[in-house]
Amino acid sequence: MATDVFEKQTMLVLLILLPLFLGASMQRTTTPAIRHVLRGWFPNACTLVICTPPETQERHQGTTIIGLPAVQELRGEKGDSNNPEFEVLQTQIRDLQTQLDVLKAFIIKTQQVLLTPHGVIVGEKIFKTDGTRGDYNAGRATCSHMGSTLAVPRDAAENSAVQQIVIWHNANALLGINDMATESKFEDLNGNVIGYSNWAPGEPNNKGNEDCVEMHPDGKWHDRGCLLEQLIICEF
Ligand SMILES: [Ca+2]
Ligand SMILES: [Ca+2]
Repeated sequence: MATDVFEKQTMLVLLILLPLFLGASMQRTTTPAIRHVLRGWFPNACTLVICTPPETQERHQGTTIIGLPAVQELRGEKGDSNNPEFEVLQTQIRDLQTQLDVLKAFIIKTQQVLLTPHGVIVGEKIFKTDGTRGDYNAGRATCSHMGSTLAVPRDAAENSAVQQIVIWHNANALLGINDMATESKFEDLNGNVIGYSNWAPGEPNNKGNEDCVEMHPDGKWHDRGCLLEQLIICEF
């Protein structure tokens, strides 16, 4: 009887000490990274060790999908940028960006040269004329025929762009703006009240019922009769 009690006590002590022994043993045999994971998660240690892929496989995951090394791989195991390959890649990207900027500037300059004196690029918009003149309805039809609309400067930069064409042609130009619907409420061709304007002093004055708008070579706007023929400038 006493022997049975002794054996049970011994088994109980072994059961208590066994996990501690295994934990110490695993901490000696696992990698620093795995020991870090195991710390504080001892009850699931075996599950974690079994499911974690070998270190070599883990390092190669995601490295060859598009034929280029993964960023983590190039950065080095410590996540820094001291890896020579990473530095070379960074330099190549900077060089390509510089070349791209030069190319974009060259394309814009080339387009500008080809457009002058009939068109100007500003932002993503192009203002252009074919030199024809017409009244408001003719202007709308002409631009529509070219897949565009009458020019509506939306800010000072766009106004300056249209002004350049007006100066080159030395003629007042039609704008796609009117107050036909409500007097003194100037709208664009979509019926939206304009958010930018550059009226000349004393304008708009609706002198003799003026419901259309033209730009003079100084870039200033005047309301004028819609039947007057002016230079037609379209925007694309
Ligand atoms: Ca008016
Ligand atoms: Ca006027």
